[in-house]
Order: sequence, then structure tokens, then C-alpha cells
Amino acid sequence: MMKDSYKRILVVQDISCVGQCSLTVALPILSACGIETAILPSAVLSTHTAAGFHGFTFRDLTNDIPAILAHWQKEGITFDALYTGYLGSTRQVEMVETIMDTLIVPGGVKIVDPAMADNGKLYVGFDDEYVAAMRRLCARADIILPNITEAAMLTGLPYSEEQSEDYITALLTGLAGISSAAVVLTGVSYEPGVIGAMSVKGGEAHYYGRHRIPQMFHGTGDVYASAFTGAYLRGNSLHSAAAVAVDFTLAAIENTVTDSAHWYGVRFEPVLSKLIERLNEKE
Ligand code: PXL
Repeated sequence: MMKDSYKRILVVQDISCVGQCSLTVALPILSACGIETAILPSAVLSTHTAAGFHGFTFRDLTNDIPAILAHWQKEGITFDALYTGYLGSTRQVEMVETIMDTLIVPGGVKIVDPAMADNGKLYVGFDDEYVAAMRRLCARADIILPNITEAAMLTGLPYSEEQSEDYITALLTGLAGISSAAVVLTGVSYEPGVIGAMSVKGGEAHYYGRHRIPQMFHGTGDVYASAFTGAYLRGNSLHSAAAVAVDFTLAAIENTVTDSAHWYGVRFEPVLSKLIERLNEKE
């Protein structure tokens, strides 16, 4: 890899100590992609909040963030890119806006995964106020990575399990109304047995789908967003990074289906080498 392609990204999301999501996924994937990764943990949880674990702990780190940002500013620390995911509070969303204004180099890409909902429902702990704040954050991003549920909530359209081309077009039109960001819409399935991502930039839309594994897995949104971010920062176009991330997420799922005891996340680590090889091939 050429030295000047080495980038430092700031990732803002929670530490779910156990459960293969958020920072325990983003850090290894971005490191594998050859990107220096700095973190701002939004909260510390004993596990993720999804079904399966019970009675998770939640330490909101919102009050620690102003002093951390002030220190970084004093040190003159800046970042080439920003990637945000699950945030701990509505107030944190506003703090991320401050980060966008003060700590990201001019021209640095700002990627927002509005990680807050799936399967038609908000994650435990989020409310309409958080959705409204996330809508404002998406308006300030360069690239947003919603799933279908998040796109419906951001645009105020009803959530539909039926995904006609008209419905996807309506979601994309709605998103264009709230943000001029490029969009990678995940979980798009136009025909049974095929699922993938629709990437849209400057009026040009690409769909990339692969065979669907008929089972739900937790944490795949974070695996997808992290692989997308890594591939994009390594110089792939939006459409190509969206496809690289579909293939990587599918490989991680395929590496998990055979292990029925592994219900809480996907076993992505053993397939990281495939992602590394794929990114190296292109250079
Ligand atoms: O994968 C998204 C995510 C991130 N962080 C926490 C979560 C979830 C999804 O449920 O609970 C804490």
C-alpha cells in the first residue's frame, strides 16, 4: 500500500463488551483494511441490547465527551475521516456535529450509519427525539448507510416488508429530501432469495445483490458499514465499496450458519483475510 493512502479515521460508537457489534467489529475490520482507527466510545454495555441477552448494563459516556474533544483540540489532533454508528444519547448526536466542524480535515469524508432500528422497530432505548437528531446528522454527512427500517424512520414513510421498486425509490427520494449525502441502502431485496445494497450518488444508482441466507443475524449492519468504510477509504468507489461489503458480510454469515450456538453475532474474523486480499488485488 502506498504510504500516502494511509488514513486515520475516528469511529464513534458504543463498546458492547460481548456480542460482536459496534466497536468490537469496526476496529478489527478497519485495521484489517489498513486504516489507523481512533475511537470515541459512546457508551459501554455488557452486551448488545438485542434479544437473547437479558439485563445488559449501560454506561452512557456523553458527559465524558466534551473533555475528550477539548483535549484533542488542544493537542491539534485531526482525523482524515469520521464514521459514526450507535450513539448513546440524543445529546451525543449534537456532539458529533461539533466533531464534524472541528476535528475532521477539510475534505475528510463523514460517514454516518444511523444505527438505531431494524425489522421495523427502534432498538431498545431510542425514541422519536433520537430519530429527529439522527435526521439532522444525516443531513450533514457525505455518505449515509441506513437499512430499510432506518430509511423509513428517517423519511417518515411507513416500514414495509414488501420491497417493490416503487417503495425503494420512495425511500431514496425521501432520503434525498433530508440529505444531499450519497446513500448506501442495505437489506434491499427485489426478488426472493437475493439481498444486497443499493448505492446512489449524483443520481446514479447501482444495485448489488447476492443469494440470501434465510436467517437473521445480529451485527451484520456493523460488519457491512465497517467493511464499506474500509473499502471506500482504500480508494474504492462508492458502488464498488458497497459491493465489497456485501460480499464480505455474506462470507461472514456463511461462516456462521453452521454454528447454531453462535446466535448473537457473525463469525467475521476468519474471513477477514478474504477482505484484505480483495483490497490488495485492486492496488
Ligand atoms: O449493531 C447495532 C448495535 C450497536 N450497539 C448496540 C446495539 C446494537 C443493536 O442492537 O444493541 C448496543
